[in-house]
Amino acid sequence: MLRTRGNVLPNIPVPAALMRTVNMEESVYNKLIYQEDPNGEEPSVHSNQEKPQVSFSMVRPASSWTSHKVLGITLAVLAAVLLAVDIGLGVYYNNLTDESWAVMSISREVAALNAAYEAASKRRADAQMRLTQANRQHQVIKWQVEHQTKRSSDYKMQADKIQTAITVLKSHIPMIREGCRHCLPGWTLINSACYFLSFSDPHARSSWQEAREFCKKQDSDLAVLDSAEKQLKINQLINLHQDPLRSILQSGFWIGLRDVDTEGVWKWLDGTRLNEGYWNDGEPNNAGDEDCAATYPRNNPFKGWNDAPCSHHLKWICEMSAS
Ligand code: MMA
Ligand code: CA
Repeated sequence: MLRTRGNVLPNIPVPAALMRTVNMEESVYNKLIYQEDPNGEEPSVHSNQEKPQVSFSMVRPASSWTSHKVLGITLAVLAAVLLAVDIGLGVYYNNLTDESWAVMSISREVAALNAAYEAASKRRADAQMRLTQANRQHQVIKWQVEHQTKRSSDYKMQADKIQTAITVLKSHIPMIREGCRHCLPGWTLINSACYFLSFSDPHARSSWQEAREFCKKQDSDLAVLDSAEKQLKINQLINLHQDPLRSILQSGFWIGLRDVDTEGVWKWLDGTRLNEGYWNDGEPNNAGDEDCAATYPRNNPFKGWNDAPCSHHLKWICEMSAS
C-alpha cells in the first residue's frame, strides 16, 4: 500500500494495468470511506469518469479531521494532565520520601537516644549500687573507728589504773622490806633503823655522856637525825609520848650531835659535819655553854632542836641498825 507524507500528491500518468489495479483499490478505498461515512451518502465526489486521474491525496472528510483533532487535543490535554499528575505524584512521592527519611532518621535518633538513655540508666544504677556499697563500707569503717577509739580510751583508762596500781605497789616495797627487818622489844623501827626512846621511866633523865653510855651498852649510840624524814618521825613519836606535866626545859631528848671541839661547828658522832639542822628559832644560841644538841616536842617538827649544856639531865634517843 502506498503511503504519502503530504495530503495532496501531483498527478502522474499511470499505465492501464496499474490503473485497473488502482481503480480497484480506489473502489475498495471509497467503499471503505463510504462505509465509514456516518451519513451513508452515495459517493458523489469522484465519478467514474474522473477515476483514471489517480490522486494520492488522502483528503479525509472535514468532520473526521475535526474529530481527530479534538481527539488529539483531548489526548494532549489528557497527556498533559497525566504529566501534571505524574509530576505531582513525583513531587508528592519526593515529599513522602523526604518525610519518610526524616521519620526514619528521627526513629534512628530516638532509638539511639533510647539506647543511650538505657545505658545511662544502667550506669546510674551501677553508680547507685556502688554508692550504696561505699556508704555501707563507710558505715562499717566509721563503726570500727568509733569502736577502736572507745577501745583505745578503755586501754588508756586501764593503763592509767595499772600505772596507779604499780605506783601503790612500789610504795609498798619499803614497807615489805621493813617487815622483813625487826628490832629488839621496846625499840621502834623507823626507815631500817631501830630507835629507843627512854619513855619507860618517865623520870629517867641523864647527861649527854651518860645517855650515850646507856646506848652503847645496848650496841647502839645516840641517834643521828641527819634527814628530814627521820626528824619528822622522831618528832611524831616524842609528841605522842610527851608528858604534859613536864616542863619544856626537861622534855628534850639528847641526840648524837655536838660542837664540843669548835664552838659553832656541829658534828655528828662519826665526825660528819652537820649539813642541815632543824633548830628552833634563835637556836643554837650557846646560852651559857651549850655544846650538846637535843630535840624537843614541837608542833613544827623542823624547829625541834636546841643546844643545851651537856650536863643537863634530859631524856635521850638511841639508834641501831635493824637486824
Ligand atoms: C631555853 C632557851 C634555850 C636554852 C635552854 C636551856 C628551853 O629553851 O633559853 O636557848 O638552851 O632553855 O635549857
Ligand atoms: Ca640553846
